[in-house]
Amino acid sequence: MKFNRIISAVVLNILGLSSGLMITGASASSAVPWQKDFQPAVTSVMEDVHDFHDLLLVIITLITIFVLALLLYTMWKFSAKRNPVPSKTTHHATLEMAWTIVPVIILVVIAVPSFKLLYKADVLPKVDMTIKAIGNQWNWGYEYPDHGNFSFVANMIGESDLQRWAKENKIKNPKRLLETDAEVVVPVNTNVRVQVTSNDVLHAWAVPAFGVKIDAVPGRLNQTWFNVKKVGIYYGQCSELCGQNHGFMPIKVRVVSKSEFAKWVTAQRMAAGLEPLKQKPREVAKLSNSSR
Ligand SMILES: [Cu+2]
Repeated sequence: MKFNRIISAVVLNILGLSSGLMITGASASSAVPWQKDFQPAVTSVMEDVHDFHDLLLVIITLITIFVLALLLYTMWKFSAKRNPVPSKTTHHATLEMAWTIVPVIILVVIAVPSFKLLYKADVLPKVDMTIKAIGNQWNWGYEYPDHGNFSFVANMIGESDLQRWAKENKIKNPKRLLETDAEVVVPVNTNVRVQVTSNDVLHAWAVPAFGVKIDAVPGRLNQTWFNVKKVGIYYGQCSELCGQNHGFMPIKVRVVSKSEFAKWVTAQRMAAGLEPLKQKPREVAKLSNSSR
């Protein structure tokens, strides 16, 4: 799909739409001012989303140019001045076949990668660990069932507290409306299953750089997965209109090395009054997609 990325970059630049992120490959973990493109992908699912988006952009651009050219040509060629006696033709079998078959081919070209991507995002590979995200009005609760079932709640750092909080935690340039008092920590290069549900109303757990967005529904357990390739901090937000503080329940995920993750787990277990983890986490039960 390299070819598509190049064409897409050219099209975006011509349209003045590119934020430069995709072309330079600069890493950003959250939305940035004036951004018009996706956040850089850090999972293979999101890379495929980028590719699919680029493919669609190329197809849409070509169709738009073709229709515009056809319109302009028709207006010029068949104007009353140049074409005083209009033709009475009403049918043209070959032309009608063509304008039926060509769109069908275009739709098939779109459908194949679309279904492939849907399947890839939806069907869980063999997972290495599970975390649970539970939506509440107005925060996210998290559980780590494979590591002793410790849990915590992540609340947004309010604007009035942001600078003081950043100073206390030695964080430069804290992100307004995105920082939380507790972070979801996961290891890099690990298949992580996220089980998502809600305690009250519909919420949605979404992290753009992962290509993950899944509804949190009361009384139902949804699941998705991600495997992050790059250590870093990634931000997301609740993406379902869930009430007056919908815009104030951010998601902050810190992706760390496996050894750092083990240290973090030990600290969490001690805080929860659990023994440090000695053996490897238990094998995660295989769950086929149909058993959701
Ligand atoms: Cu919400």
